[in-house]
Parts: sequence; C-alpha cells; structure tokens
Amino acid sequence: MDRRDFTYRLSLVTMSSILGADIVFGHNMPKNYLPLGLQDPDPFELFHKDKEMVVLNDKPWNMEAKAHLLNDDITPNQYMFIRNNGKIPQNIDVSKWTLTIDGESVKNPKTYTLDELKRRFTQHTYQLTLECGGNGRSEFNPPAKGNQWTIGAVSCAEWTGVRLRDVLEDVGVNPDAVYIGYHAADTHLSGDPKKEPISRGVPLAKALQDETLLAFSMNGQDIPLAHGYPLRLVCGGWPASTSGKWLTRISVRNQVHDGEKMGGSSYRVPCETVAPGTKVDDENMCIIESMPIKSLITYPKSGALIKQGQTLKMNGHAWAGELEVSKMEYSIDFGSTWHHCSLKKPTNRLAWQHFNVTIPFPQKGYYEVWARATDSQGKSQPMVLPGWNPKGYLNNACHRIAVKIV
Ligand SMILES: Nc1nc2c(c(=O)[nH]1)N[C@H]1C(S)=C(S)[C@@H](COP(=O)(O)O)O[C@H]1N2
Ligand SMILES: [Mo]
Repeated sequence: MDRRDFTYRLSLVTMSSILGADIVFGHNMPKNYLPLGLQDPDPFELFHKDKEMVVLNDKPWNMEAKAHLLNDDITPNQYMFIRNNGKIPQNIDVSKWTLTIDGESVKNPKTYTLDELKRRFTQHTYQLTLECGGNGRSEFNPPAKGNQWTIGAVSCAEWTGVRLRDVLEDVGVNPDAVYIGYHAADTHLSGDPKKEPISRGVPLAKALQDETLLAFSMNGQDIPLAHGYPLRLVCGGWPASTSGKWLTRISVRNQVHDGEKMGGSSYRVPCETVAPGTKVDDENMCIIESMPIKSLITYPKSGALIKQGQTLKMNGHAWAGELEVSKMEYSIDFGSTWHHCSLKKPTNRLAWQHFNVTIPFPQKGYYEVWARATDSQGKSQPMVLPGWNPKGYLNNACHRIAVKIV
C-alpha cells in the first residue's frame, strides 16, 4: 500500500485515531498535509496487530503469525495473518457501499446496499478456517516464488453475515450456472484502474453451502480494514484466496470464472504429482479446491524446557478443508511410534478443531514432538513434505516443536 495514498484526504478525526492522540492545532494544517507521524505508519499499529507478528512484505502488506500466537480457539484480529495482492481501498463510505450480483447466469441482476443485505436476509455466524494456499511455501525445494510463508498464514475467526445462497436465490440463477467469481474494491499495485489485483471464485456447489457467507462482521465487530471491511466473501476450508475481501460484485458464471489469478500457475497445482523442479504446462494444472488435512501445535513454543519427571501439556488446532479431522496423534521418536491426542469436534462445519495431550518423556535429553492429523477419509499429514509444485502451495507437513528435558 502506498502510505501517501492512504493518508491522502483522511479526516482529522481519522488521523487522530491512527496517531492515538488529538492533533491539537489540526485545523491549521494545510489542505492535504500529511502529518509526520503518519508518513511511515507502523503496520502493527495501523492494522492493530501484535508486535510478534512477522511482516513478509509491505507493498502489498503481507503479515503472518507465529505458531504460539494462534493459541486462541477463535483467532483475534491481532494474530490474524494478512494477505493482500493489491492496495487496500481508501476512504470507504459504508453508507454508499453496494454489492452487485450479475453475470451470464443471473436472471435479474441486482445491487444491494449493505443495509439491505443486513435487513432482508437472515444472518448467520460460523467459525471458519481460512488458510492461504501458499502457507508453508518457504519449505519447498527448489524454492517457489511468492511470499515465503512459514506456518502462520492460517486463522479461524467467527464470521457473521448472510448466506450467499439466499442472495443468489433472490436474484435467480439460471440452470447453466457453474461458478461464481468475485470482484473487489482493492486496486492494482501498478495503479492501472482497469486491472484487478485478484478476482477468484468457487464452483456453484461451494457457493451454495450453508457456511458460505457474505460477511460484514468478524468476531462480533465490523471486519477490520485489512481483512475486507465492510463486506467480504468467506469460503471456509478452501484456499483463502477464494474469500474475496472488500467485496463489491459477484458474477454468476456459465463457465469456470476466468478472473485474475484463476489461470496459469496461480492457485493451481499439477493435476498429477511431478518430480521437484518439473516444468508443468498450463493444461496440466488443476485449480486447488478443498485444503488438505493439517494441524498446528500452538502450545508450548518450540524450545520449551521441562524438568525431568514432569509431563508436557501440549495443545493446538487441526483442520481438514471440507472434511472433519477424525484423529490427532503425536510422536516423540521422529515418527516411529504415534500416540493419541484428545480431539474436540468442530463448533460448526469448516471450523478448526482443538486438540490437547499430556506427554511423558522417558529420560533427560533433546526431543522433538511431531503432531499429525488424519481426516475423515483416512488421509494423514505427510511427516516431512508433500508433493512439490511450481508455486509452492499446499504444504501440510507435520508441525514439530523442540523440547528439552533437563
Ligand atoms: N479483494 C481481495 N481479496 C482477497 C485478497 C486480495 O488481495 N484482495 N487476497 C486473498 C488471499 S490470497 C488470501 S490468502 C486471503 C487473506 O485473507 P486475510 O488477509 O483476511 O487473512 O484473502 C483473499 N482475498
Ligand atoms: Mo492466499
């Protein structure tokens, strides 16, 4: 995001709230003057993020969590990763925000104000897991270009909104509809207004699920600016790139949506496994749909020291895209033997599930605790790395922590 653009024409009130203090002689400032205190805003303050979050990029903003920051059952904003492809929209006027539903396969295209969406349709709340398709990219070899996410591009917040299905029913969808595509208010990094930074979508069946929301609240409050204020599509369990932020338009398509980042190697992987480094033609690449089984140890931090004779209480979350997690195990002998963790049911479909376990250790020394989840179809996380792909997507390898018994 261009910081100058961002502060251009901000009101005194907004500037004061970003600065955290009244601008006492603010009325004397020349028009479009940028106070020094706003010239290089601290991203942690700007987005209300915890100082332990890791900034991967500032143009556009990309930020990830560390494993131990994700310990809450429901992810609060300060620990939620940010993945932007373009510039965050500026000077948003909620009273003028609209959502248009159009496309080849819509019977009666319509435009709704935010107020109409809230009033006319029943509101629903779900906890929904959003993981960037590129989470874990940094582990692949040969390396893949793009943000070098480690393990922290995942969240599970509580989203409130109306069902996309209910709104699609209101406009009427033709029988030839197969896909929906989103359009949003963020702008391309080049500044070219004709280019969209990203415009992805999902097959109609996913769009019609109960949990697919047009959301206007996150964790009981307005969605934070970086996460799509004031309206966002949320498709839990799928690559988070399908959850369009700053949503202005949804097109109901009679073909697979062909928006920005739907083709080439974007959010697509080789349809068949390939050897690391293989060049794969576009026609042999398939769109990522449901995310694979994965888990994260969120307590303790890697490097924990434990006194001999004491046990370790460990906990974390597991998620499985469209599926449920059916088993959670850990190993302290580098994957040779596995033991059960206790695993909770999800609060709702597509929410991550919480696990915990108390681990005894046989003697003093260095250990690694590995965690492995299995989904309801019997698929487990790979112990080291899953199949290589050109853009480094879908790394669902077991998470591990180091532990010393002293
Ligand atoms: N309009 C818009 N929506 C977007 C993006 C974007 O750049 N612009 N990024 C997508 C990607 S790639 C991801 S991983 C998620 C990140 O959501 P978050 O920043 O709220 O964590 O938003 C998705 N929705
Ligand atoms: Mo992403």
